[in-house]
Amino acid sequence: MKNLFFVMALMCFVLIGTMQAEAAQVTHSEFQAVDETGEHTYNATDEVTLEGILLHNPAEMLDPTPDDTITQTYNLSAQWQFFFQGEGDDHAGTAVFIAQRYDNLPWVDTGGYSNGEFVAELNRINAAQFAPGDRIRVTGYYLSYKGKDNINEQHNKNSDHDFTIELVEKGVGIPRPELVTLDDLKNESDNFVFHESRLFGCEYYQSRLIKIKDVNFVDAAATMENWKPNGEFLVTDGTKTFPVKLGRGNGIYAGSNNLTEPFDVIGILDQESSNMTDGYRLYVMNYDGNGSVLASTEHRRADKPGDLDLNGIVNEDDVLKLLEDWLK
Ligand SMILES: [Ca+2]
Ligand SMILES: [Ca+2]
Ligand SMILES: [Ca+2]
Repeated sequence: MKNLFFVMALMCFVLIGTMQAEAAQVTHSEFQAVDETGEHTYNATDEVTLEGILLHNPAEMLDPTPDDTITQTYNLSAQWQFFFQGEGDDHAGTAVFIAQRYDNLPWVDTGGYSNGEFVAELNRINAAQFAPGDRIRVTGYYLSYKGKDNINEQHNKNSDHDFTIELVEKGVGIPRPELVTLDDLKNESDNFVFHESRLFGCEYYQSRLIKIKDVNFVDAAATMENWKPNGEFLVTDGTKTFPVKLGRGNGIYAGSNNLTEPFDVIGILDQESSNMTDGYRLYVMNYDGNGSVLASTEHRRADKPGDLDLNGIVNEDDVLKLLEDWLK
């Protein structure tokens, strides 16, 4: 009797273990589903596997430089994050996140990474040698955070909470940014358009590469001040406004704003707000100094297939550019 109880307990333990270890392959749309408050509803499995196209270099978003001397509450020290977006009918995208000092969060009791451990962790994750435009597969635990369902370690440094990144296909190409107007993202009162169906409005474009044409700075002086890594400012189409958040790409620094108004913006529609029906913003990871489009070179290339020298027309010069690149 005692033995039978032991066997049954063991079987239950194994079964629970198996259930928790199993990761379902889901679409970004399934994974990002929300209710009317904007909170995420996916809970069918503890871990998920998602496929999509990497949109940018992670280090252009958050600073992954480790510093394990930081002890300030809520300061996670090194952070590493990227967006990858679904393909075809899977009109959604997801962020992947890891940080160093989880233990600076008051509720975390599983510790944080030393500098050496964090570097080893990034080496493990980067072993697949993926780059923007690659099709990747990410498997891991997740947490809902301020309007997005993120794949992460649930702030747990134990290796059973590792996520993995596999390279499915190299060089598929960054998807062409979808052309969106501020009328798609804001209502008549200049409030964010939110709908739990995620079939239109800001949710429809969340974590995806979009382009907004012909905008001006709302406040040129304030923009000059906030134009720096991680800076924020507003742009306007003349009626409605939208927040832009700069990344930390090497073309973003005080004095590098040479844009002529009106200009176009290409970025990733992000959300980060305790009220999960607002707090959207356009995240621009890098700026290449071209003067007319606030975007990185890779995102401008994705916007103009064939125009390899990015001069606005597709002609024999682009073929020469292709040959030049090819002969390198
Ligand atoms: Ca959301
Ligand atoms: Ca880990
Ligand atoms: Ca050209």
